[in-house]
Amino acid sequence: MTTGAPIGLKRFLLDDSHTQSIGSGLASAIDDLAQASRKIAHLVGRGSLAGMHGSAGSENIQGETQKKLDIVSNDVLLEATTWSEHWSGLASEEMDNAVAIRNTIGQGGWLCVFDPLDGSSNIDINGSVGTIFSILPSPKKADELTDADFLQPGTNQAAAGFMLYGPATVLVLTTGDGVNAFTLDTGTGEYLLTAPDLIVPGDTREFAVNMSNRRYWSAPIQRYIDECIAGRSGPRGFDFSMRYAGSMVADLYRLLINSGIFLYPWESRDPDRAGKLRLLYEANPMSFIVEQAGGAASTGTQRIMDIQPNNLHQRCPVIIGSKNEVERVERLCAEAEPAS
Ligand code: AHM
Ligand code: MG
Repeated sequence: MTTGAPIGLKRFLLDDSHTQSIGSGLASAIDDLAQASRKIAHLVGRGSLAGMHGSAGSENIQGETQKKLDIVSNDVLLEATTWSEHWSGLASEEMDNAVAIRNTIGQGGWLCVFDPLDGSSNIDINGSVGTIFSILPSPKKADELTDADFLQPGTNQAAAGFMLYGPATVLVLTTGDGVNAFTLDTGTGEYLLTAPDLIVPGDTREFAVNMSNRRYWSAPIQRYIDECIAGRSGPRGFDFSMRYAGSMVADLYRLLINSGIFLYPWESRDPDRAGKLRLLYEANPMSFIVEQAGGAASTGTQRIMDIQPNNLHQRCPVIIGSKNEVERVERLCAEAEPAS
């Protein structure tokens, strides 16, 4: 008998049609991350009452100040994955190097790369934050793993997702067969399928970018945004709206539900830095999700998921969202710097 109630994440993952394509080991591995996110959602939801607002007084390897909640979220994810038979190694924004899981539970077949709390500048102002994860096949047993084994292009991802801790907690997931979103029922602790088969429309009239950095962008990025702002009086012939949350998980969820283009481009103020966002645990998982929803993800000159990483914490420019807009940015970049 079917009740018509939304199905839960576990049943969705273990449903025959999904098990055939992803295997029950990967399904259970994803469930480990969902389990961890319930704890993080609880802490984020308690706000100041959890006693975790503010700086932890330390910096990560990228020289960014860590918030208490960054570190606690990292610990929650480590605990959930270390004591599970599905994983052999982990890498995180908040850890200098990857860690191999060498305990008695076993040496699972998966690597997890994650940003435990993305958008952490939003923590203290009660804004939306989230967890981003990417799951890669482990090429070796844990005993033999090194950082180099994590340096796989985004096309190798078996699954990717993010949890958005907003007014409601939402888990967005792809295993390479479309994109589905689940809302956490805080009463039962279950993630329920609430937005199946998400599609990002090819066209949009909304962009998300930190406009205060305009003077540092390359000429084609300036031109693209200037033309959006010119609206109906410019070459686009219609008006755009801008939304920017300062939290990639919130901006990306918005474009998955509506439409949009999100940009975090290279900036001339730090010319040796490819961009702000990190390839392995921010750009790649978001690119996998958005491509699976029919959108596109590019550096302006290259598909993000084709980049061969050379560093765990490598950065890249991110131009992601509605396909026709991403392709328009790529055309402007190609015109500015034609291939030789
Ligand atoms: P974080 O992982 O340290 O939180 O940094 C990533 C965040 C993204 O969520 C967001 O899109 C971007 O940084 C915002 O940066 P800015 O404040 O420079 O606009
Ligand atoms: Mg982040």
